[in-house]
Amino acid sequence: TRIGCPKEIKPQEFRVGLTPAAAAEALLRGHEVLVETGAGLGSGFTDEDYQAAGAGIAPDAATVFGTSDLIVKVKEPQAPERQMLRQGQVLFTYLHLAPDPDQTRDLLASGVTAIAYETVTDARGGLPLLAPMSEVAGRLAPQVGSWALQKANGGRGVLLGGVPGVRPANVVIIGGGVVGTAAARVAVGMGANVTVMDRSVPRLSYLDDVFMGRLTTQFSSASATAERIQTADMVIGAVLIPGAAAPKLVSRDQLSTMPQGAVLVDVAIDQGGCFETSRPTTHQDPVYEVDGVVHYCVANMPGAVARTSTQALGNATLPFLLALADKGWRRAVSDDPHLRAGLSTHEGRLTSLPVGEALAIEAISPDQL
Ligand code: PYR
Repeated sequence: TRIGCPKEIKPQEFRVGLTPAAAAEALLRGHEVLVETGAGLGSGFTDEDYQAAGAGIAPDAATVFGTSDLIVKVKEPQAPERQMLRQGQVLFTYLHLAPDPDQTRDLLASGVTAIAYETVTDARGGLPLLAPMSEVAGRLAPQVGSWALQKANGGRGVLLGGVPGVRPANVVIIGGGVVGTAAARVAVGMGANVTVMDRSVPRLSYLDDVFMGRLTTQFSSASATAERIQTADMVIGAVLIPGAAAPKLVSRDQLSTMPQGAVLVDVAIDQGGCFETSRPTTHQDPVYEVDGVVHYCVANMPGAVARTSTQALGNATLPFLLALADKGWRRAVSDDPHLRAGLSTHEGRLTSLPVGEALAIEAISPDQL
C-alpha cells in the first residue's frame, strides 16, 4: 500500500499525521511511504528524519494526494485538500463531520472512503484515538491556568502549590473523565488543593482510590458547583457528551460570586464550551476577562505542544493504520468492529448514522456496507 502524509494546512496546526518512527514501521512491512516536504517541521521532524526512516519526500500536497492509496492526516481535510480526494482512496484523520455540512458534501462527492479518528471505539467503551489529545489538553490545563493566575496575565496572583505557611490554590475540576483525570494528576503534582466533580459515583470512587486521598471528590450538581466556585482560584471545565454541545455549568451571573482574578480553563470549548461566558481564543491571544474572572478558552490546546501531541496521536493511530495498509480497508474494518465505527463515507454514501441525523442526510450504518 502507498501511504501518503501531507503537511497540515489548517491555521496554527503544527502536528503531523505520521511520525518518522511510524513511517519506519510501515516500511518494514513492505509498504511505501510518501511525506510532503516540511510536513513534520512543526513537530520537530525534518525531511531528513523521514528519509532516514526510508520514506520518500514529495514536493507538494498534489503529489501526495495524487499518488497515495491511504492518506493519513491530523485535522479534517480543508477545502483545497478535499478537491484532491478520489474514489478508491482511503482517508484516515479527525473529521468532526456532524457540525460541518460543507465538508460532508465534499467527501461524499469525492467518493473517498473516510475513516474518522474520533469515532473509533475500544472494547471498554472508550475513544482510543481521541483520548491521547484529551490527555494532552487535560495535563496542559493546570499549567496554562497557573500561568493565567499570575498578576501580569490578569490573575489573582496565587501560586498553585502555595509555600510553607501559605495555603495552596483551590482547583476545581468539573468532569472526571480522561481530561479531568489528567488535569487532576498535574494539579495534584503541582501541590494544589484539588476537587474533582462528576455525576458518576463509580468514577468518583475510582478517582478516590487512585489518588489515595490526595484530592477531594464531590458529586456534581448545580448547587454543589455554585458553592465550590465561590472559593476556587481555578476552575477547569472537563466535560464531554460525545457528539453533543457541552452543557453550561457556570452562568454569567455566577462569575460575580467567584474571587476576583480567579481563572476558568474551558477544555470543552471545541464543543461550544461549558461556561456561559466562554468564547474560543487562540494561542496568540489566549485569555480575556469577564466580571473580573480570567477565561482561557484556546480551542486547540494540544497544538501548543505539537511534538508531544504528534507522538501521542501517532502511537494511538499506528496499529489501525497498519491494519488498513496490511489488509486493505474492507478487510480491516470487517475484522475489527472498533475500526469500523470510524467509517464515515464510502463511494458517495454516508456511513455514519449520527452524522446523517445531525445533517439530515440519508445514511447507513457501517455494518451495512
Ligand atoms: C484535535 O485534536 O485537533 C481533534 O480534533 C480532536
